[in-house]
Amino acid sequence: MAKVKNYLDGGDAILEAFRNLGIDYVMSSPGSEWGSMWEALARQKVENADGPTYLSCWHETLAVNLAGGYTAATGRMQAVLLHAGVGLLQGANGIHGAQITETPMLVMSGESVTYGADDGFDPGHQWIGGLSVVGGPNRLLEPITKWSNQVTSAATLYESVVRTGEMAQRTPAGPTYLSVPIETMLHEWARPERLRKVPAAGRPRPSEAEIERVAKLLLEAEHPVIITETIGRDADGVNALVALAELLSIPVIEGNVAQVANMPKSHGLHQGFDFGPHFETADLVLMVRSTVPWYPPGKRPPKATMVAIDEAPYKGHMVYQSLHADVLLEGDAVASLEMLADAVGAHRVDAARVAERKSRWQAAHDKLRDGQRSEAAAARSKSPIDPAWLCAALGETLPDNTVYVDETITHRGAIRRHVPWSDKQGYFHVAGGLGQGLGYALGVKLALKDRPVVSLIGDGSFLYNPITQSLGFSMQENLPILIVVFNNNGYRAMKNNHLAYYPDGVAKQNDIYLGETINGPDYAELGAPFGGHGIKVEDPAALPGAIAEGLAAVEDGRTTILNVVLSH
Ligand SMILES: Cc1ncc(C[n+]2csc(CCOP(=O)(O)OP(=O)(O)O)c2C)c(N)n1
Ligand SMILES: [Mg+2]
Repeated sequence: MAKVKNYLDGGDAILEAFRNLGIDYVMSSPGSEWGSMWEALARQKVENADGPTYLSCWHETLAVNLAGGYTAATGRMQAVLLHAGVGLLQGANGIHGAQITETPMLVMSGESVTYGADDGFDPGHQWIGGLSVVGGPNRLLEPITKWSNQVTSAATLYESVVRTGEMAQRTPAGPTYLSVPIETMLHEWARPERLRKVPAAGRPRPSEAEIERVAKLLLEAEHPVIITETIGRDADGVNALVALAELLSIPVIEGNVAQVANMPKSHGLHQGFDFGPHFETADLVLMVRSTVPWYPPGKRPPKATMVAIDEAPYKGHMVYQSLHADVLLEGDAVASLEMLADAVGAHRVDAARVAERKSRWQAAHDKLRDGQRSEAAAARSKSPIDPAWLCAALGETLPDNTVYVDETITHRGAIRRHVPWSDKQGYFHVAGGLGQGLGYALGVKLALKDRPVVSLIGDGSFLYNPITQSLGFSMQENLPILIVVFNNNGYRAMKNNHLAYYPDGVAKQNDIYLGETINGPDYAELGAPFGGHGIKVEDPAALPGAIAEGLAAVEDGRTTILNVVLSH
């Protein structure tokens, strides 16, 4: 009879750590090192114990981006289990995405430390060959994580996993990595008598004196402007931003690299996505979680005092930054805005000045919206379909609580101008390398099951994704999403760059563009093996009907791919 193991081991230690870190899901792409984890999870099931749900993915990019999307929508860190060094390399695109979006993520993979040399234990021959990484797999992730290391004893395993997860959540948040040898995972582990309850990560805030200084600047300013990229990352960030903006009628610009919905686009103080019109006139700029307020970064607004408000204004993941900050409020950005509103409110506010600004910015907002509306109206019947009309049609057809996950390149401007989102968490931009959008959208859907989730994705970007794996996962976990492929038959961005570098080059003169064309299939057909629905749309008049049909199919539980053939 086979020997039945009746003691806890490293797998249980890791699972216990995940429980105490409050992890909801273990997103994983499998590897042979994870046997002890699966044992522990099987025990959790047999004993009907509480703990995270295991999600099995067919690709590392999918596993990592599920975690990224889920955390973006919930603020809750998740665990990602990959395979050895090779799984890290495959998942690196999404891990890098988590780093540059300051998304907490606990990534782990295993290795062997005995390689078959120990007579008593055979880890499997694969470890001595293609899987070993000189210096440890943690080396592979060093540049794209906050912290990466290995744990090599069962005695330190539990606390190491907890600590690695706690570090990921500390300011500035980001992915952390822990490598665990199979031998450590298989080693007996005794649950400590008393396990520390893991506290939530603290959110340090700036001092009252620093807040008071900026409040005074705000009260004195004639033309204050707020520019933000990610204040909406926190559920209460939108409220804090709107409250401060309304208090003094401050116009709000969402930065060129805005990653989330920061303010209802219908709000009268919302002034679009271009800081340009304020460049010469602003006398105070609040850069609220703003890494690149304008581009190129060298020039600064000539009259403005520049205030950076961010948990960590200088981003360690960026090679170059030029914020021109004269004053820095370093600490919880949401709390900083709330403290600023309180501090301003404690002073006498010039009501006439605020009222005048309010009507002026409302008029500017209306003008911006009118321009967008006429642009969309002019695009409506153009054939082939104009991207502006696709975006406007999405807005006209989909409900207000729709969540858009954007992995487009040259269409992003049109999306910002013409797809309306006013609800919180209505928009997520997928940052970093292409190929993450579908996993990210599924992670968002996992978090926000009651809202329609729509992946807006370029045809080139779509093809960088693990498409088969994502469609399979959507079916397996019953997470239907609408995928809208912005199909311009190519990598338009590449052509734009080529022409910008060589405006009169050989390619231009002879109409030879090597890096542009995609001879893709009808993407709408790809969902069928997974019970999905698909529609190819070429007629502008058919768009609203096709979008409505797609939404209905999604509501019916079927992931739907709209292949929309565009003019450019
Ligand atoms: C992983 C990765 N590989 C390559 C690129 C380079 N790249 C940037 S934009 C782009 C074109 C994307 O095509 P598509 O999504 O169709 O957008 P379009 O340019 O047509 O607007 C490519 C290949 C990248 N950003 N990430
Ligand atoms: Mg394209």
